[in-house]
Amino acid sequence: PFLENVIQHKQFLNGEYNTMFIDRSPELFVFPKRKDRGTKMLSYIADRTINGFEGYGNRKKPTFHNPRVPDLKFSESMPTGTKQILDERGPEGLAEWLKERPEVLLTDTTFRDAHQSLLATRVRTKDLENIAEPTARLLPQLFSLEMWGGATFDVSYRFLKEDPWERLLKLREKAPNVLFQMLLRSSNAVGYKNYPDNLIREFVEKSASAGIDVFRIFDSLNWVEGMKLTIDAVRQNNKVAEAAVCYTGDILDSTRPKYDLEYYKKVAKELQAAGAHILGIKDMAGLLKPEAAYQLITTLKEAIDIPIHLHTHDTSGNGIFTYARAVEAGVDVVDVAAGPMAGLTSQPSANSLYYALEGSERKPDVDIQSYEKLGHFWEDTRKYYADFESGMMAPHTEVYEHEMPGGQYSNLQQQAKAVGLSPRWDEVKKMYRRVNDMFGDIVKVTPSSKVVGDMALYMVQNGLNEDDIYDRGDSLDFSDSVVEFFQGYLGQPYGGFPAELQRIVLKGREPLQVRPGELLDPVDFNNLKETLFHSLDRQVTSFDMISYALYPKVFMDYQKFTEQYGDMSVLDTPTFFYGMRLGEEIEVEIEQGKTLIVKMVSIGEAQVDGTRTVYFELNGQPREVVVRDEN
Ligand code: 3PY
Ligand code: ZN
Repeated sequence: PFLENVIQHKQFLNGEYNTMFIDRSPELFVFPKRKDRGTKMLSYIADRTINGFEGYGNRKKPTFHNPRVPDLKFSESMPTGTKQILDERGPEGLAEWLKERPEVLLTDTTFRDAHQSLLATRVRTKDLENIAEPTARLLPQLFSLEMWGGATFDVSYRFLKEDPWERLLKLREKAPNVLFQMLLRSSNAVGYKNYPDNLIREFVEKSASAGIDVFRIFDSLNWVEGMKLTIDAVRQNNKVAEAAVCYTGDILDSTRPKYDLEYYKKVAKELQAAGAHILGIKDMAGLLKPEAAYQLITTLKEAIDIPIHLHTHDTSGNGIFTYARAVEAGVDVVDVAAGPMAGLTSQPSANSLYYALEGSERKPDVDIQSYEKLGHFWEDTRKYYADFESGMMAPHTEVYEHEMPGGQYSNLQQQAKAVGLSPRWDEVKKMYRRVNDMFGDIVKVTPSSKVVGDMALYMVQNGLNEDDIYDRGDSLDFSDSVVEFFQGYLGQPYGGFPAELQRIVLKGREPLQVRPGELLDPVDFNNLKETLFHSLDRQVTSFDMISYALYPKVFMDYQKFTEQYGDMSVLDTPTFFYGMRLGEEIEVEIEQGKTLIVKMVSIGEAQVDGTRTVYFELNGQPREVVVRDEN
């Protein structure tokens, strides 16, 4: 029906084949209603069984045992935690409380950055929901659970076919005691480009009302000007503004003075002045070496009054040593992940840090046995996601050379593979660093890191070096991301753009002199509501409107999916990814108290028209669905 709608659209009929109109025409995604819930679900299962999960092909479904969930007394009252401190004392009171703690506090990133960095952000709400309450009961002493934002928002809709807002609401219900934290890319929100100011404000307000307490705000160029509005929006909602400075370079390397201690001191003071309740140090690539951590935290502790929260990735294998030195220097909170979801491109292990700080007065106040029990769940659950593992098997110290963020490494590897550059991956990594140097040594984190990655791929693919860019750049077409970066659409890099390269890339286009958000038209939410109401044919929520405004196509594709198959977040994860085995029986709770029993009976022969019939029993009644065999 989508294709039918497109070819009947007036722009298409006029011979305009630029597909931009698809993004702007939600009516294309309105399809005739058909099929009942059970049949829709069987169609999805049959499709996965025959064709496998998108991009991964048809594989035999492995046998998994049910993840071990800690055996707890769920009827007992929930222990109180930091959420209650925020609610009672407000964000300033919470920051004061934090500064007085003798022990180092922990943020657990297992629900967000750990799987973003290890498993391509693919962990589903169903699995998170299974372990949310045990986590809240077993680890009430945590500072926060980082469980939303970054790439999780987009990936939820795009790949997991679930609503990220529902994830937030469901987890909040299960874990009412620990602060919920999200990663917010300031003016890029949870996307990859600048959005209008009123959309950022609306996003913050609705995220806060749905359950986010701590907003870690960063700008991909450490451009404080691009963070002020977001910090202000968080403060207005009486939530915690954790403004982060991204760590890049190496303060110990005197041959590279651009990002030295003075630089970090200056940005930290600006963020405090802009209203940050907490300073975040976001070491997104894991470049902060132990001695550098000691010097950095010591210096910043003297320079500012707000608590300091350190985030790193364990890519080099030095994460625990870095944290131990940061703890010695007085850092207030550090980010860790549950043991089986830690290490490598993820955060350092909570369990390891606990033991590493044995004998220290600042040892975290958590129950290590609780962490071990939760670890069993993650050990089992991680197996579901084996297809999304990056393949990195051991600590990777080359990160100190290429400086790629933890979440980008496997992504760029995939991008390189897609354009046939897998055999030249070593060259791509080296080129990534050379591009960084050409760009004037910039902060590299989503989305600026993507610009560097795109340029590196472009240069390796086309056999270009730095001289070629300067000599022949006028006749080269650079990718949109590179052009937009040099136009100033991601903001202004520290030290400015390299002028000659900017001239070559822009080819006469004028760069922006102001904050991009100032130039963008505000989102007209009334109009948007109207449009969405017509195309979705149901009540439109504020959440829908924000998601549509952030990514119209991704959001509409998701709507189309649910129209076709229903809400597939109800399926268990192995069935969602692999479909079913012959003779297998599963139970699916499609809503509270309503469970369907599905048995796969047989699969018919492939027909000449390329389809197969798949035979099921649904609650004991025979059912069949026809699917296209894409193999
Ligand atoms: C994100 O923006 O998603 C990140 O995790 C950056 O480090
Ligand atoms: Zn990170």
